[in-house]
Amino acid sequence: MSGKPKLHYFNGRGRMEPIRWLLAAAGVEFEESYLEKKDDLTKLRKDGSLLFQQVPMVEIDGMKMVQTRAILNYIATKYNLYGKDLKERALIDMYVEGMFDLNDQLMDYDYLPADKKEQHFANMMDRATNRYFPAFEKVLKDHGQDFLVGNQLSRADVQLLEIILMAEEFKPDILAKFPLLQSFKARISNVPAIKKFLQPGSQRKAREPPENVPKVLAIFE
Ligand code: P9H
Repeated sequence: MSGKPKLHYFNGRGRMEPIRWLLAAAGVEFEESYLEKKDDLTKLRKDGSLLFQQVPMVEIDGMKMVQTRAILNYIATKYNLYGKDLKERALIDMYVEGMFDLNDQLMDYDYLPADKKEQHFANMMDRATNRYFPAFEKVLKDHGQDFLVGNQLSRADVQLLEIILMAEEFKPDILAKFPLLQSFKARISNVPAIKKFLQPGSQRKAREPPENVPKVLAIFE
């Protein structure tokens, strides 16, 4: 055991990507074990490594953690990215759960059947532009600080940058009407640990190439 967290998932973003971002932002090195085929999932299930027979699973501090949010809560608390008190944590939780609602739509798009994509695309771009990004632009405007909560980096900033970059992959000018989110994006992208994760060759995953989608879905059928 190297003592480094070990991430069990397929070699793609999906539900594991926010975990990769948070570990990187905390400056924590991690190992990855990729599921390539159904048998890889079956093996983890057979040796009792998956509480709910599902991945993501992260081996960390002697635990085999499952459930994306539970894993993120543990990492954010351990590395002081969860605010300094209960009030700050409450704000962070509100912001992050809102981000998950958009993140779920953004992450599902590439794995959808072709006939479902157009409507899904319209919905998620509408939600990003008219519900979620306006909310975070206002948060930054109202307190005028560099970070969303507590005037210091938290998991909320990391996840907001992640979904801004995902949304821009779908619509490059999506931040056109959000000047504070534009400067936020530049500022958080320059946080050294995050800048390193944004470099080519990092453990950050690319969007799933369409030709790979059937192989990924076959793991979980
Ligand atoms: N609450 C892949 C790409 C994008 C979005 C989802 C899935 C849910 C959590 C096997 N895990 C395709 O459907 C794969 C979860 C975890 C949990 C799984 C089964 C999924 C995907 C793989 N499915 O937040 O961790 O849904 O293990 O038997 O349910 S991820």
